[in-house]
Amino acid sequence: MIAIGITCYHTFGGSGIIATEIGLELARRGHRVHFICAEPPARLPDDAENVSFHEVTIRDYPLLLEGQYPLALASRMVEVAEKEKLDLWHVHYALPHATSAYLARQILGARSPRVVTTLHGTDITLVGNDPSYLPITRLSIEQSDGVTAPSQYLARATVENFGITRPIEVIPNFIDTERFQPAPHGEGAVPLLVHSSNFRPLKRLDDVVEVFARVRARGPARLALIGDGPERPRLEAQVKARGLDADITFLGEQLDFVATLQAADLFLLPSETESFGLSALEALSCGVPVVASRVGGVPEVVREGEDGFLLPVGDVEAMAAAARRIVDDQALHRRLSAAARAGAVGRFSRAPMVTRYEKFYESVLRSSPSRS
Ligand code: GMT
Repeated sequence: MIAIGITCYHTFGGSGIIATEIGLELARRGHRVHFICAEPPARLPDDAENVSFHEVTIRDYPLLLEGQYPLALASRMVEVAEKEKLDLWHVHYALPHATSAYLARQILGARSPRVVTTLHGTDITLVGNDPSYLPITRLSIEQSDGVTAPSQYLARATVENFGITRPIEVIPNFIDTERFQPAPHGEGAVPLLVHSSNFRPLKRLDDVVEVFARVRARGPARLALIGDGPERPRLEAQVKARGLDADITFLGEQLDFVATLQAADLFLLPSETESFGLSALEALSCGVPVVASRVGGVPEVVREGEDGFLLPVGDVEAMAAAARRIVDDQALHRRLSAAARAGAVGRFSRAPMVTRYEKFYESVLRSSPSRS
């Protein structure tokens, strides 16, 4: 059995969800799992067996500029590793978690746990490769003992953006297909479109609303928006100003939104960039077809014409036409929906993916440390 320290962002977001799900499944398999995070991850239950939570506390001091989290995290990682005799740290999102792991390992030297880093998205494509962080992100990735990415796209982007030559293991994100499963809902009801995200600009919320407005102009439809984030106030004002508020519901952050997905006829994901698109997979697993932009790793999740449609970023007219077609053509909807569910179960079930992580950990623990 392996003693693992997992670090992730605790907020709603794909990387935290995947980190939590990996930890919980490993704990069910008898491994000892220690979450080392600023706060308990959103989907972490209090009472899971073999699971402990270790809070990272950041001390304020007037002299220090903001941003002491990476240092406080590194110190906490050291403390937990020594106390709990960790074999391995698995950090999610390179920035700054892989950097904290690098620092922690320097402190512990030969006694250090091995480091596995899972890259997730903007740590590679947007922030981590900004000149202000690039050298430290590159070093931290290179110095990890094992590196994984959820899509071939992100593995390639890491090589291109950072000039990294070390191997990157692609282990796709996964879904609990028992929890996210289809439920019958009444045919003939007003079609429901759903979008869920953390409402950041790269999610292109304006496109979500514009696609919906065009779908609505051609027939009855409703839109449910799950999540919260910086774009929400502006978007709510826009929806009101356009007179769309009767048909668009802002549901906010939800711990359990399966019922909303189950009631949906279609999921919209018109993002600017997306390394994987876990929210699309959640929809597919509930048998909900997806209309998304053809970017990043999305084509590795949503199969064009099979369980959804992929259109160029910003092509709101093509997205609206595809969406209206799906909600109006019941035979097409049934075909896409069945393929969506079958694809999620066949390609992205949780157990085989967590087994791949387990095997990856074992290979990292067998290999000699990558260290300078
Ligand atoms: O990278 C981010 O901006 C945040 C991150 C998150 O925590 O949700 O999202 C990324 O990781 C998810 C889990 O692997 C992927 O499903 C998302 O596609 C990816 N986001 C982007 O690439 C923008």
